Amino acid sequence: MKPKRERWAEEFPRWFDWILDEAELYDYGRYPVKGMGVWRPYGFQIRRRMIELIREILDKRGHEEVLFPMLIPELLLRREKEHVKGFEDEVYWVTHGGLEPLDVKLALRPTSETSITYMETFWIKSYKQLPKKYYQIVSIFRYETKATRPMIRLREVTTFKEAHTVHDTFEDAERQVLEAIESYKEFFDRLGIPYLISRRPEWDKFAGALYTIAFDTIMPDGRTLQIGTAHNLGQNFTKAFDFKIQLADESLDHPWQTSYGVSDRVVATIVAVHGDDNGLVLPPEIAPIQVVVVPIPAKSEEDEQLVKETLEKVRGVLEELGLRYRIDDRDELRPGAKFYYWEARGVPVRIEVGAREAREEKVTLVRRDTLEKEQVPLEGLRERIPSLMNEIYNSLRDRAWRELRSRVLRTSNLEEARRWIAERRGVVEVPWCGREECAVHLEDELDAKALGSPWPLERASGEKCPVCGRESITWMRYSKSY
Ligand code: P5A
Ligand code: ZN
Repeated sequence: MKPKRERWAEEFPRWFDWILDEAELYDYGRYPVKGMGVWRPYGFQIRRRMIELIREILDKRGHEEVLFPMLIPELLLRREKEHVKGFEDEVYWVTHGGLEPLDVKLALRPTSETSITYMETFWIKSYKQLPKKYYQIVSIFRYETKATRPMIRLREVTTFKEAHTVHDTFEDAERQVLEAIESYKEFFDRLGIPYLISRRPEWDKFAGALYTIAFDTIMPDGRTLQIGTAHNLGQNFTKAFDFKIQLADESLDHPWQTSYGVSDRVVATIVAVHGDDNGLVLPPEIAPIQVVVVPIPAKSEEDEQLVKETLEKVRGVLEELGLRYRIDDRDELRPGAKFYYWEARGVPVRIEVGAREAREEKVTLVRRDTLEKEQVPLEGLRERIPSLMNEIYNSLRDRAWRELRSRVLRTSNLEEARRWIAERRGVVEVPWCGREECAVHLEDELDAKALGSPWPLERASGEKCPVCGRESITWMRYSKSY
């Protein structure tokens, strides 16, 4: 059954299912494997632009793209003890080749620290080769036990953009974590996605890492979604793989590593945070179609001709600007139906061409984000479209950031915090003494998850931990999460 149209904020999870289908982005639930979906052509275009963007951002900072096998032998995956403990119950195993049982079980990679570190031991011998920054864009598999959701929690994560780096000192790995954070800020900023950056609590860091820095955004239903993470891996993997390099003083030591990644969730976030009751609202940079032109049928032959001529002029301008555009001249649809169709698909700018305006050498522009209309003379179109797209991007980004900020409450009043969570408002920040037991206690009491402390670290001076009464060292964020 086709999901019916839903309201964006009030019915967010259902709205999300509706729009994936309505805009023909992604088919989920019909493919007969749980946790796996199909990218349809329109969704694939958005996904592709997102991949181009991350490539651009990583390449310019000296990352090199590689491609590792999807299968990891059991022994490699088990080398780093904490890592395997963290992933043990999420790994898919290949146990047979045809009818033959395999002598060595093969894991479908849940992430690639182990296979990449293994190969680095052959390739990297000296500090002179460092820093080394690799990345790959691949599918990974995780047998997720929490509720799976299209693009948000998949069992095949189809667009995993994972970076893996190697360094000769701890300090250089620290610098790399900062660089990763800068890269992801740039990535999310270009997409207009707002975020909170938190240092995840010890008990929720990536399996095998020294620590994890996470980007979370807030969905329209007040739940947070982790949209990216950067980990300082220390020497955990290099020690486990007995990976040593020659240092400047000629001694041998284990190098230092980081890894960081983003996934399909970023597309889900673009859909979710910018959307509205009419469907998608896409930032112009990643919109598969940036401008749609809709001719308004005319009454007379002569007017019809005028509309046609004007369409050609508009086409000339769009070609000149190098934009991705579509002229919707389908005969079987009324203009109103076309408007609805392209609004659901989030096309940033619509140009309506009608005879009356054409006579005055004008057209109407409608911006998708606010649905505001303006009349523009044909001769001004070449300047107005780019500036309008810029305004749309700025206003999408600002709206999304305002929304996120309005959903974060800093308070030491637990009653207030509890209400904020219960009413699905978003994130609370509560003073924290730094002890695990107090945060875990509050997770229970607030019925929320501890996301970690603000990064960079913010002192909560003068505040007391509301659980134990000790002096607070920082804030702890809590929310319902996906
Ligand atoms: C960093 C890259 C890692 O796996 N290894 C290589 C490190 N980190 S992570 O936090 O486990 O995952 C990185 C990001 O991927 C997204 N993600 C998912 N997206 C969709 N479905 C899933 N099941 C899923 N699991 C993780 C998150 O955004 C996460 O931050
Ligand atoms: Zn405490």
